[in-house]
Amino acid sequence: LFSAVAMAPRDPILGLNEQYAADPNPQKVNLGVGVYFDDNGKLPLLQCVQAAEKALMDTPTARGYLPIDGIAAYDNAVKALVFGADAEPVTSGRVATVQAIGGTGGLKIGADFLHKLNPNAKVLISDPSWENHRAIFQNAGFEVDTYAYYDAAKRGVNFDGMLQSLRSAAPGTIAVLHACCHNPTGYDITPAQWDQVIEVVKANNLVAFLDMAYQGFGHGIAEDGAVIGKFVAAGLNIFVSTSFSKSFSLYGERVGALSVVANDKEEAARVLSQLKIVIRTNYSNPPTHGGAVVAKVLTTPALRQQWEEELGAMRVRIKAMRQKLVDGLQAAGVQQDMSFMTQQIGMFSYSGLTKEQMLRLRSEFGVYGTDTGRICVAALNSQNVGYVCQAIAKVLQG
Ligand code: PLP
Ligand code: TYF
Repeated sequence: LFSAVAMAPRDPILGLNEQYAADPNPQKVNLGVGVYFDDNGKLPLLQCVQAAEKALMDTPTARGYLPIDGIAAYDNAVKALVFGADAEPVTSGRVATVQAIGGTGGLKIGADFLHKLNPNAKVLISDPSWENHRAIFQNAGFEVDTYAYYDAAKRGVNFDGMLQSLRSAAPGTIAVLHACCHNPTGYDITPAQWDQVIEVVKANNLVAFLDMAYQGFGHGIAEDGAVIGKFVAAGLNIFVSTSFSKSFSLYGERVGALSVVANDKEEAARVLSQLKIVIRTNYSNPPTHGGAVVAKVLTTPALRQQWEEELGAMRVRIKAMRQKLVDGLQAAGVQQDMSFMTQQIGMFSYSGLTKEQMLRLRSEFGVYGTDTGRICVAALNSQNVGYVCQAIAKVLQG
């Protein structure tokens, strides 16, 4: 049965974790996978999460099956967070939101539903993008292509190219857009540029699928979410995937969601019924714990306040690390201007280092980033940043 089964390639990012774990170098630093660590190099367990778990344990509940679309209080909390509790699409009931297995699950549910609607549509992802975008939409049956995004020479977004790609896309094309904190480059477009993207999406009848895996890591929870309001104001039917893996440091609980904005309440009910078919035929219904914790935090004012503070602290610490990195590289003798790293936003920095330089960083210094030159700034801390700067400086100096 399995004699002809080929060995699949490792995930280029998650595969680095295995290589890192096997590396005997005592100074090794893992800047590969996109995970936030605190200044002691530890994966945080947020205070708000601990408090919510304690409160949930004080009144233990049996674990029946959840509804197919998840915990109602969770779905409502996601709607309020993503669109605003008083936003018209929410109050008029035209948003269909389902709990999902992480942001990945939200993308997959949306991809499967879209494929049923329009199997011949093309999907465009940014060039470059989180590689799983391509895999998820291809596995859902779509042909996936890219829209221009990163401009290496300019160290920023090739915005004209992006608009041009979207303009020349056929009507019905699905455009996967990073709502904030672009993975892997760290370069976002400005609010004014979003307005131009929205114009093209509307004029060209494209379907916008916004991936929001880092809400709160850019400029703030509301600031990062504002782009969703812009699409809604333009009267578009959009897809939004949400992930709480990073913003709640709940990676392993797999908490996410998919929200679809329909034209009215009746249409949203039909859309929801189809999303539920996708879920039922994949995994039936979502798990209880992570969704219950996030719902508790988002709907309890004191915990919500605590979450905003803790997420704010993560955001501020990453920004401080960007500055330390730039200062440290200069102090280590790097001639070229690395200040672009402080203009990038979110967890990642496209460092501009070549594949060869990244391989040397790994083999000679035990500093792990992706082959594409992406490093996770959120894994730097006061103890390892100096070493990382020395290592990068040596590699850059040839
Ligand atoms: N989308 C992007 C851009 C990501 O970087 C990630 C990271 O994991 C995800 C989606 C998936 O989120 P999750 O881990 O919640 O499935
Ligand atoms: O880009 C990252 O590092 C995160 C984590 O298949 C991740 O988004 C990486 C690869 C993957 C799943 C999650």
